[in-house]
Amino acid sequence: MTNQNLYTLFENSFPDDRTLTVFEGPEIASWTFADITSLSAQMTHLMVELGAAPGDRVAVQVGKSVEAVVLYLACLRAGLVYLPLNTAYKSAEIDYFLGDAKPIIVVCDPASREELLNLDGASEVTEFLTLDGAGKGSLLDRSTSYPKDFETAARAAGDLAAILYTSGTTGRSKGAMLTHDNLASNAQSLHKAWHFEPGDILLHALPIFHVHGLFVALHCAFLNGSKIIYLTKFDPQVVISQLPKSTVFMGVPTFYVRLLAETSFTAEACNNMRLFTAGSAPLLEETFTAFSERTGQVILERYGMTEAGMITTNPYDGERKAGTVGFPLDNDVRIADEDGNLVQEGEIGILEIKGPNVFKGYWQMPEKTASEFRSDGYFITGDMTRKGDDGYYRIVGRSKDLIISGGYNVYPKEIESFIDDMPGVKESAVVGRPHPDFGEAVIAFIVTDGTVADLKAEDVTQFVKEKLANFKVPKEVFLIKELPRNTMGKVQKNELRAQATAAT
Ligand code: MLC
Ligand code: AMP
Repeated sequence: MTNQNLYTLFENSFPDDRTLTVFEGPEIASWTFADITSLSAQMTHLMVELGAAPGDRVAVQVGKSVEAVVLYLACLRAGLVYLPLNTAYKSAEIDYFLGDAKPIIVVCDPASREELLNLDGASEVTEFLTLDGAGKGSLLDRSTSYPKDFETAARAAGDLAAILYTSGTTGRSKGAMLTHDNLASNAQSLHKAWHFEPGDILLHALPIFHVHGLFVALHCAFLNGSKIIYLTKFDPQVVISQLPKSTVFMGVPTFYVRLLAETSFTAEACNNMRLFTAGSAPLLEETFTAFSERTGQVILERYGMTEAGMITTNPYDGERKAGTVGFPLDNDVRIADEDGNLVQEGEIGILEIKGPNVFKGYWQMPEKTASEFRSDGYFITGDMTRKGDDGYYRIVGRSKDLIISGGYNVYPKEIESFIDDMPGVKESAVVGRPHPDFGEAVIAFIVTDGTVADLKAEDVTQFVKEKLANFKVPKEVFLIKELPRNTMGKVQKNELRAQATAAT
């Protein structure tokens, strides 16, 4: 039987001429396919020598470097389970992930090593390696003496390749277990649906700790044996300067809003481009339209989630429609009500999905996993969806209490629970409000308990900022007398949303 290791699929897709460039960019040195295959082998040897065996987790919280991508490949090669963490996460958040996933190795920035080392959740970690944003650190120092080849570990399709944590409506993050086949099948679907072709060059500006930048973008490029122009962060000016050398760009809606704000973003700058895709959050029709008016190109919007990779996409050849997410990729989809009964054609319901891309379950949460799947194996996405007469799917809302800010998910419950523990706070409610740049902004309403004199909105912001990732920090805090509730005692978030919007 052939090895189902995702790395084997990539390696078989790399060009025969391994001296070709795979990574280059204005801020980085150029890398050939030979460079990444040999360095990933060396990292693999190091991790194996440190005692890591197939199935063990490797947690990684590092800046965006090529070495970080190579580390991901090394984990695949060794059969280790890659666990990427947003660089914005603070210690308290990391503590939970480490305690829950129990990684054998942690790779982090040198500046945070000491702090992470001392976390309660880190008690079973064997080794803390470092890698800074420039790719330097003990991971590299200790890898480079090892042999430059490694026989990729045999993996079955259902073996785990990665765990990605997603927050939950209960406030507790859940580790979505993704298998080699989940990732391979989705990559192959996208590679085909988006017509990747010889000579394509991917311009990569997304972070590499989430599905979009790590899997969707990189996997398509690897399967195509493509060159990647690799930017260490999203800067619209730098993106514009690299577009003439690129053919494919993938972004969250905020990227497109920011590109359109630049006068140098012109049709001419996009002349060499074959494809712009958008997702992770709804793309506003006004952005879609302004983009095509400015560039003459039509953004292809697709829809997905951590638990399933990409689920639907607008067509490459057919019409790409604003406000829609197109048609299902290689997975079965259906729209049902809360109880799982299918809704009538054209009605709104919750999207349920089943296919090779759908994850294996939440790490060590069998009950939670069971509650999010129907008995016939469909996963309940929580996204309110309508299929139009034209057959295109539209994501019209969410049944889960979730805010998406600049492409990052923020679960109000997590922030509310945190703020409720602040001295002087009786209770809180967090909602999303439209934001011109981030799509939605996090807004908090606070009711004080009178025990802290002169508690101010800024104190609440500061309290959150110290402990939670910056994208979760409320952009505005309102102190109010009481939270609006219905007769059942449930907080009326729609009313708060309206109040927050009226106050802009
Ligand atoms: C940064 N800030 C944010 C934010 N990003 N606040 C809310 N939401 C965000 N997304 C904060 C900063 O900390 C700073 O706060 C202030 O906002 C302004 O910062 P900035 O310099 O403008 O931010 P920047 O570093 O440019 O980051 C913006 C961004 C980034 C859009 C480039 O958020 C980003 O890379 N987003 C992409 C997320 C992504 O890849 N999602 C894919 C998930 S996968 P202060 O207080 O310090 O001033 C997925 C599945 C799928 O969803 O379908 O793809
Ligand atoms: P995440 O858990 O970070 O993977 O986020 C997944 C969620 O992002 C989905 O469940 C949707 O709510 C949302 N999402 C992704 N792509 C789109 C899109 N194109 N339009 C609307 N929502 C989207």
